Amino acid sequence: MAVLNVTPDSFSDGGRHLDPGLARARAEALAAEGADVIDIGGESTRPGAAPVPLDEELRRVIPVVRRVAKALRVPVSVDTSKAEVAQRALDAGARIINDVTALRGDPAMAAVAARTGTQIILMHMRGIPGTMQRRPRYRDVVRDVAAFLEEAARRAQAAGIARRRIWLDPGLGFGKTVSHNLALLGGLDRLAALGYPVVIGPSRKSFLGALLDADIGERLAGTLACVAAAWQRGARMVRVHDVRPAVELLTVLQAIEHGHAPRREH
Ligand code: HH2
Repeated sequence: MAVLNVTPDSFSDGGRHLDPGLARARAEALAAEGADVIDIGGESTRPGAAPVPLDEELRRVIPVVRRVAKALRVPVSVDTSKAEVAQRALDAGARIINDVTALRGDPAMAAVAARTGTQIILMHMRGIPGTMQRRPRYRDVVRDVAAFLEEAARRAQAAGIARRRIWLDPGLGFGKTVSHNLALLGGLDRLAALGYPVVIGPSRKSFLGALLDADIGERLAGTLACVAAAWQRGARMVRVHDVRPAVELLTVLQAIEHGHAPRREH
């Protein structure tokens, strides 16, 4: 899953793809690098970020979703917690909702997902972006996050969303210390054991900066280490900015697991 932020302030690619033409060109490049999904978001959720009003998020996201969905065969996902943004993005051609609030951000979101039969990603976040990094605490972070996500999936199904359409994400960096993020990566198999496909977004995040004493542009190797660790513990989708290196890593990892090259190369 490739990240395409159409925001002025995202922590790593903010301000670069606000113009729909530039965003489409970037999406084409990401697809050519091997992305299976393009995740388009108009609201930064980095720690401390302020909420974006509905009109502004619609204005940023919908023209880009429309252009990208029309130009590419790769499915588009919309990174939003607002039901109206999700609905209008689906109308414009998106096929997946990526909701970092796991349906808690907007009471109308579950109905949109249920009615449209779309895939939905439910992510764990402690608190809200404005305050989530203020002394986060858990009893057992893997168990607590798994319990939260299991309950979110149960609520989603009670609202009419089919089980097979639900993905779970532990939300690296969303109300977590460095140790919490490492524990979640190391214990990802316990999340995968819930039986839902798992997606995870380690890309360039600040826990890697803290571990490696590295600026945002220097976190690729750290990101790839997380991708490998997550894959080996059962993750089935990784949300990254640097698509080609992640695809190469996963291609080699899978070739090692299967003992032969991917079928298309025979
Ligand atoms: N992380 C970010 C945003 N959306 N969605 C999922 N499912 N999982 C994640 O880990 C995740 C996410 C934050 O990263 P980014 O989009 O690069 O930055 P920003 O929120 O500043 O736009």
